[in-house]
Amino acid sequence: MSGSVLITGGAGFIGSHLADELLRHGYRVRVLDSLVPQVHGPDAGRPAYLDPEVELIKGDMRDPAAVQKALAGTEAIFHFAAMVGVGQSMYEIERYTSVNNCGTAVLLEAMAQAKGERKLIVASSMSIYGEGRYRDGSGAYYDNVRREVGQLQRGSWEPLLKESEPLIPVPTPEEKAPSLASVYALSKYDQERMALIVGGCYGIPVIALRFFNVYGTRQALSNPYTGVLAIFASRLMNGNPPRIFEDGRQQRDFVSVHDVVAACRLALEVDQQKQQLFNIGSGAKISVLQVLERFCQVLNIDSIEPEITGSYRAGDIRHCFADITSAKEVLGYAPRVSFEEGLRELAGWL
Ligand code: UD2
Repeated sequence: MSGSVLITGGAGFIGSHLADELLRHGYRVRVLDSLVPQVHGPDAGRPAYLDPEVELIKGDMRDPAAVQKALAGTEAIFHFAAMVGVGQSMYEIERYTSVNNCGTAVLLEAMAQAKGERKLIVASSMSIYGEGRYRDGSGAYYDNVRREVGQLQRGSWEPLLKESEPLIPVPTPEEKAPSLASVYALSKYDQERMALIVGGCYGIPVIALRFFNVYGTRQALSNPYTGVLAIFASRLMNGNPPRIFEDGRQQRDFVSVHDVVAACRLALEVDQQKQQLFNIGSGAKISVLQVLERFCQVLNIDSIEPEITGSYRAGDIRHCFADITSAKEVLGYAPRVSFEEGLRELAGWL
């Protein structure tokens, strides 16, 4: 297909990169976005980075009239509009549930009522796994580590960079049973399930993509709830030491936004009628401390002393990285941007 595509939340970080990717491949792109002040600033209008060819409708996902207007004439929908902070979701419980769950419900109801078949691709999250998969560990094992970490005082990070991690994570496949550790994770799981259930009932082809730690340009630097790299960037630029939760040896899977939007287009174009879900990550693990070390190298900063807090955020997990075998086999996905290249691009944008 090469028709008209709707991206909900398309003025945001991942959505706007997806708009660029789709325009490059000949699609027409419409965006429905509420331009939330937290991401776009007070009185925000159309973001400057949004391609002029994108048709932008300002509206709330929970407003059926706005959603129906946005859907009209489109052939496929990417549902990216969501609140995205794990920590924030633990105290703004009502807002996260309302925007993420009800927004998805309004979209699905409109799609079920609308004539014409449309494909739906939902942005899900690795957060639904809770802890990733371990070679020989479990959640209980992890509690011990957390207690030790809680004893840490602020101090030099050099020894920590050299110490090996006691828990050995292995890639987490899609089959791993969900273990929801935050309201955000719960809302992402609900979005995914609701789309797959309603899609199955109405014959709407649905793909849920479980994104891992996506990073890149346009990630909001002023939002304290965005990804750790954007937070590090804004603290370093303002001359503040980055804050490290736990001991910094927790591991994640950092994937470039360019690889993520390439995966999104593959999901759009794959010939598929049934409901499916895929992990989208780099398939590699790296600790938060190593991320900071590499980022400082790219930025030519050699005098930074991070604040190692030893405490952890409510809802956080210890380790998780992706098994991307399914996405490779079914979608033909292959991550192409090395972490080094991705960091350089991010540094150049700051
Ligand atoms: C969560 C979701 C992920 C995605 C992302 C969106 C989980 C398990 N994962 O990823 O699916 O939706 O949020 O933002 O819920 N950290 C610091 N210092 C800081 C900030 C973070 O040390 O200033 C640590 C944090 O404790 C964590 C790691 O960095 O261990 C990554 O944090 P994040 O907020 O970038 O992403 P994460 O993994 O919670």
